[in-house]
Amino acid sequence: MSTGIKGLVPSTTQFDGSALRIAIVHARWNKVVIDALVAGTVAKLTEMGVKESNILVKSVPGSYELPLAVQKVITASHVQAGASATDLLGGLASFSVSSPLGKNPSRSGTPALGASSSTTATMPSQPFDAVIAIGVLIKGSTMHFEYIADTVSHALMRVQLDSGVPVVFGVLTCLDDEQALERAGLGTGPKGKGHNHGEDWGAAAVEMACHSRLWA
Ligand code: DLZ
Repeated sequence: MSTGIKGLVPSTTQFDGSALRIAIVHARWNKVVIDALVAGTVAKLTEMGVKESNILVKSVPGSYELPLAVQKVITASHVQAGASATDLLGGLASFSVSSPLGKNPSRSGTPALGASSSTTATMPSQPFDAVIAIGVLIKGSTMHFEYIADTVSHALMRVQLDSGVPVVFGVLTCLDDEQALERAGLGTGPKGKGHNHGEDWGAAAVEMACHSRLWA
């Protein structure tokens, strides 16, 4: 247990997620850690009142794919809900479908994004209030880690600011396996199990979604 000053102080406000739709888009690299993080995220979302039927979980191959997938998920859900994609994303919105995630009849043959995901959700009746992007980057012997971490963090922020939809940064950038395990509550080293950061990401999504609704 850390005795330092670092860390998140829980909000004193109680946020109610019962009216929210939240999407989780996760990478499949480093699956053991990813699975724990996604489970922690879903557990926190439901604890805060988000209905399971309002949580969409989709996967992409690696973290590098997260920003585009998050952008598509946001755009598709807004288009589905009747908003204009152009209004939503300005010049970025070249993506226009009547239903999300490759299920659009006019694009039949397009594989559903993240078809290997275990959880599905009903077709949207409301746009996503927040999206949580989850990936686990573990430093290797090449420069991949630096390039992907830098690009993905900037791109996720861009999607968030361009769309106005909160995008929670659930990408771990770890120097070794143990760091990643600890941040998913799976640590085996001297520091113990650690803490599942997915729980913080779920709470951040509900809080930011509630704020966004108030600010809208
Ligand atoms: C290529 C790669 C490497 C080396 N490491 C990771 C990683 O630690 N975590 C992760 O999520 N993805 C990794 N990838 C895959 C890239 O994110 C991406 O999927 C590929 O480069 C294809 O675009």
